Amino acid sequence: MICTLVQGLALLRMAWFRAGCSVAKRSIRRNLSQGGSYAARAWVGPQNRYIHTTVFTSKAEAAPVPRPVPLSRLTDSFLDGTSSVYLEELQRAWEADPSSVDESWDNFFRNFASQAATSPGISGQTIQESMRLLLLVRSYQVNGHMKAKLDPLGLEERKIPDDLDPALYGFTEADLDREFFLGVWRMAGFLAENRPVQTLRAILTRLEQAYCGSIGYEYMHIADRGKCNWLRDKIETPAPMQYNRQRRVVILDRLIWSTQFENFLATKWTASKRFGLEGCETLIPGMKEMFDRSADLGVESIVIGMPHRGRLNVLGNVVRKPLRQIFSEFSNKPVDEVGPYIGTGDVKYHLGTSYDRPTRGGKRIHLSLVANPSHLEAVDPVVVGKTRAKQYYSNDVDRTKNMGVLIHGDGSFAGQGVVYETLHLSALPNYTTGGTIHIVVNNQVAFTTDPKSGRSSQYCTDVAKALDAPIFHVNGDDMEAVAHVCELAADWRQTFRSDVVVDIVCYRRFGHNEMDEPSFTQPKMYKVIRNHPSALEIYQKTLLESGQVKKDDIDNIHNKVSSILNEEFLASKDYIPKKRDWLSAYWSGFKSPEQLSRIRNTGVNPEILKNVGKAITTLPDNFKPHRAIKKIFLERAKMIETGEGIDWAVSEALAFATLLIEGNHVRLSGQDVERGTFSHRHSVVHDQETGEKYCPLDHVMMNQDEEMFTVSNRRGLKLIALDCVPVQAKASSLSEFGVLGFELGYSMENPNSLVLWEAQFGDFANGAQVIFDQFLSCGEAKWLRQTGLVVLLPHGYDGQGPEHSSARLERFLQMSDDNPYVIPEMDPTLRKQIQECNWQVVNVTTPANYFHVLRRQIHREFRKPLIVMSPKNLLRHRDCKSNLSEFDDVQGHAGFDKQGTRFKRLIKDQNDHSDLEEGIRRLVLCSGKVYYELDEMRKKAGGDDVAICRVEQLCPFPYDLIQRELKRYPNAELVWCQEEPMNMGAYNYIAPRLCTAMKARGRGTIDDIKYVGRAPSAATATGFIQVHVKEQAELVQKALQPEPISCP
Ligand SMILES: Cc1ncc(C[n+]2csc(CCOP(=O)(O)OP(=O)(O)O)c2C)c(N)n1
Ligand SMILES: [Mg+2]
Repeated sequence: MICTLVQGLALLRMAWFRAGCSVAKRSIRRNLSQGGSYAARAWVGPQNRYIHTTVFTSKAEAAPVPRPVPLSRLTDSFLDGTSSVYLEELQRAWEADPSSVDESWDNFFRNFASQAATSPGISGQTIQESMRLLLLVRSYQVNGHMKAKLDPLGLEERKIPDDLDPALYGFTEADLDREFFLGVWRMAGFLAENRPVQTLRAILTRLEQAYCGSIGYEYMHIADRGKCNWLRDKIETPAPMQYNRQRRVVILDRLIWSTQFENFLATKWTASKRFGLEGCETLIPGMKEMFDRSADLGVESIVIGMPHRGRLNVLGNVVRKPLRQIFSEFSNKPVDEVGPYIGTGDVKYHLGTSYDRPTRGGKRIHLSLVANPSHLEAVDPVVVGKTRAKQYYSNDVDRTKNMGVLIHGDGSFAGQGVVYETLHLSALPNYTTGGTIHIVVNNQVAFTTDPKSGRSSQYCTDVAKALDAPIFHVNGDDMEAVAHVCELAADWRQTFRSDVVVDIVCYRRFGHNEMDEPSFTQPKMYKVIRNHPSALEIYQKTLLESGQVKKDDIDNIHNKVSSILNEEFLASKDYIPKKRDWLSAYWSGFKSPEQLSRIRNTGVNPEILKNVGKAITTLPDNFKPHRAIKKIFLERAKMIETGEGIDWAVSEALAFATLLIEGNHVRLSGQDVERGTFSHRHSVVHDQETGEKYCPLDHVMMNQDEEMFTVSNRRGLKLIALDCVPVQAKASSLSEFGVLGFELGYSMENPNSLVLWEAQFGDFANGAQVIFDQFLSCGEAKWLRQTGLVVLLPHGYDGQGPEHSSARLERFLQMSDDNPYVIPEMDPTLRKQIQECNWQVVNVTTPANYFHVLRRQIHREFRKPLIVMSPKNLLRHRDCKSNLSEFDDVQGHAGFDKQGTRFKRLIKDQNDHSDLEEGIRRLVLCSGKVYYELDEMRKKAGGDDVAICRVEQLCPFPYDLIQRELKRYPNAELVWCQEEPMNMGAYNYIAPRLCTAMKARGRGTIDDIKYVGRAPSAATATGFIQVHVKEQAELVQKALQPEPISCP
């Protein structure tokens, strides 16, 4: 919209210029004497390339072309009557002293004078013609792509917009050889002031070449005038861009590699699915050109995400994974023979890898291709998060050294919502990576679906327009056009540090995979494809015709490539896979599940606790927080001072602060996490007078790095001041899939970071289900990549209805891979239970235990995802408090047990029971906040013969501690109590494991586990508060009832 206005104003001002210029006046008057010939000579020339036929005829009939208006009559009604006088004055002033007028006028007069002197042809140009010509040029800029020859198959049916027809603007054949001047101030490209006068024919020829050739540019949706001008400068060059011979040979070499690679795989593995790139082989040279150009412009590392199609080719030819290794894996040899830890593995077209590759300019660039699941586009935010992490850890402040590149399919780019979610992170202060380059392998089909059935938008890339990203559509058969836009995208990214899209319009030579028959569903398309030459054949022909390359040159490259492919194939037979590169540089010293990692204490020196405690509870002297916040901070300071009554928020801040001073990076992300959904965290406070923000966790150390603690987008204010990136003050992205994926990617880069994602309420995590299912729960098993990502999911039955009560604990437990029937080694010195499990699921009930479980994430030699059912009403619960002595490492203090101060996987009964309590008639095992309700009821009812134990770590199951409690209470009836319905919560996970523990101690079978909780239910909770209260009271009472429990 802004763009339109600006352009509109430009036109007006242009007319104004003309109106005021006496040179123009004279010429226009001359022209007028010829009369209104345009309308009468409306020419429809079938052989003419520029002027369409039908459009003009009908338009001409419907709306006659307006007659030119003489300047003398125009001036008084146009803008205001003073304009021509003013301009004539201006011109006189300029003639006397060019420096006396504004630079733009100086340019204008200079240009115009020189044009008029040298170009007699211009003399006939009227104001209306200038304006119409401008509109025509603008139409090409806006809609030229609609006429571009993008489809290599020529099957695409598109209506060329009327406004690309010069006839619409009143131009006829007679005008084609007239000369026109087009300059507009502060414009680039065709409309630049320094462009020579040209005939209409020449202008149209260049417009057609620039906008309607093999490249269709879409950029006029971009609001920023400077960016549009930058692009016009690149697109509207006086002559078309051409590569020299040397570059052409390199491009040819790369295209031969790309093409032969697929052919080779096809001949060696005739019955394997490889999701080949045939039909879009130009992608590979295009990517290489892009990467070379990026390296020239300072990029040192690229993180790549891509789907199945062409992945092996990218791995081999772009990332330079050794071909023998690719061939060896393709033969389905075991992935890794060194050590038993090989995980479950994944299909070959999902595997990731990373290498250093030399570039054309003699530099080296690090490329990592991120492993991805089958779920299309799910890897997008992961790649972006990883890129951001690389930028932080390599101090890439201006984000020019590390870049993300995402390759998409046309169907998935248009169809998958996570594309939009990821795009929307691109300019947020704590998520931006300075622009991702998107490449769409647009083969005009998705599995069996035609674009028309797969999307409602004209282009599959239209979603990117929301982001002001330029989109370069390119015919995938035009090798040099592909290379050109790939380079242009690299230039754009490094110049403007924002997203850009390259849409390679191509085709898929075979079926969805090599085993599929495409003619079942796309018969017409495949008839054309069968006879369609490959991009390589087309390019070779072009080069031969140019005379720059000889047949021998081409043959030599072919021979070289095929002999290397054959050598590598032979070598692959003896290839012994090396130890997986699953640990990148930052991860050296970390243990795989086959290596025992020592369990460490997580208590902290009391003096340090006091010091950081002070830092996180103190606001600057002159800071004026909200009254309520002031009170909270005073209370917090008192907690630290007295060492008593530490609540959840302070405990969390203590965990973060102690990790920070130990040199770790802490990053907390999610909706509204600064304040906290439940208004409990207040990690960033706002001065009520100045609006200034203060984040105490930024100040736990002297000269603390400003991003060392990152929470949501609190850096907003600073960035506004620096005018760096657009800022949405105070709001974090309202995305779960995108943001969780991003944090996952971030967490995988450097183990010395505590990366947390908090859901607003736990149930919203299901918007990010793909990340849980396909990455977090199984990424290590599939791809041998570790992550210590922490997921905080507010959970608990407090009457907030079906959505906000449950984080669907059962789902996380159901995805846990600890064997319900086998008790693993539990000896503290030999235990690898967590290492061998896919993730940890906890439901923690004390602030101190929360502190320790967070610190444990870092104080161990491996990384494992942590799912936390985090509390809501415990945040302010009277009894949910800890003393500072539970946080410290002092022997004999409350947190210290046999091993030291650690996270308690199970909290035993608080009634100071001895090792053997034969009089206890019932052992109630529970998890989460229901404990406090049970405890309260027990106190009220005087149920001293009931023991209540909290299972704080549900997964992996704390067999050793459960058995210890079974032993302590030999006569107790065993109860599992939960607030969730029977088909939800932890019951189904606990039952078989508890039973295994019981069996090992001769304590009965599954029937001896008594269930107390809500009845099975479709919805997670009732929407009626009264019903909730009644249900809750009943289950608590039942757990403590004097009579034996008869359920299940
Ligand atoms: C989220 C998701 N839904 C469905 C599929 C199944 N699927 C695999 S490939 C494919 C078609 C993809 O089309 P496109 O994005 O155009 O890529 P192409 O295969 O044409 O390269 C589909 C639907 C999938 N992998 N992921
Ligand atoms: Mg496709």
